[in-house]
Amino acid sequence: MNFTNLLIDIADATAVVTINRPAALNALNAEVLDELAAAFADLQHNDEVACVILTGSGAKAFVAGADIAAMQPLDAVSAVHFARLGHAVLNVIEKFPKPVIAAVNGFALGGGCELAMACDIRIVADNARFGQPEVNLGVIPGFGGTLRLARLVGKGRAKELIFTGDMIDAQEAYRIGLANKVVAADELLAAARGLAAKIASKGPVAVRFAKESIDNGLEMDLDRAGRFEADLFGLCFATADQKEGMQAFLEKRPATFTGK
Ligand code: CO8
Repeated sequence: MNFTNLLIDIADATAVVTINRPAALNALNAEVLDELAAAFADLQHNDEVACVILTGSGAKAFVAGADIAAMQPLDAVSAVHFARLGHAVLNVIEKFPKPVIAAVNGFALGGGCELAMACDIRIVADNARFGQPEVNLGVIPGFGGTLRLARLVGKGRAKELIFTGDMIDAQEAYRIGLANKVVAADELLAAARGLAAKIASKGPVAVRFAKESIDNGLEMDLDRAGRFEADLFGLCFATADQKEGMQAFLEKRPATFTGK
């Protein structure tokens, strides 16, 4: 599939999706969002792909936000549509049945921070800067920022970041749990690929069920979440990977998973 604003590179069971609008610091307009939805729909059914890495082109920005030039003339109804488009696409990424790693290579602001938070794991370059600066523009986060930031770093820290619009650096993002790991900028993609390869070597069905249990479980009460987890645990026993994984352990050899 060919895209105007995305580059897709598939190797070693990992797809690297690069948002490629460096002249606008990879800002998200409707076209980029539509292309992201199409790319993820495509990758979902690609059996060669076990993990996805999402990054931005250039050394300066992951994504510097939703496209301010495109948003400036919107009326209220169009703004709701644009926000809903952003929500829909970020939900696709959050619910994607394979792990998605954000490799944050610079500014992750506004919609960029929201996009990174929709990914499962954030590996960030030491020059990364995060923030939700929407209040500087007279608006609020509209692609899930008020929701996902509070869930990731807690209500108090989310409110401080969103009310002030302040940017934080990579180390601070790591300290508050927004970043999983900070690496040197020139090692970012290798680090993300290394993590993707490690995850890809595990049982794919088990990884998918674990993602579903964590994401859905956090939105349920503990009793229902516990039953949901137990059901998914039980379903693992319908897979060849469970037989292989446990057999391999007992035979003291590495497991070979097939995703079946
Ligand atoms: N949208 C459009 N263009 C952008 C954006 C953006 N978010 N960010 C940067 N650009 C463009 C600049 O306009 C500039 O273009 P040009 O060269 O044509 O003038 C180019 O990228 C380079 O940017 P700068 O010259 O500004 O680079 P600096 O290194 O001086 O500054 C910054 C980098 C600090 C990242 C700065 O560009 C900046 O502050 N950008 C805006 C950050 C921001 O406010 N992001 C949040 C946007 S709002 C949002 O994301 C809401 C999401 C929910 C939407 C809900 C829908 C209704």
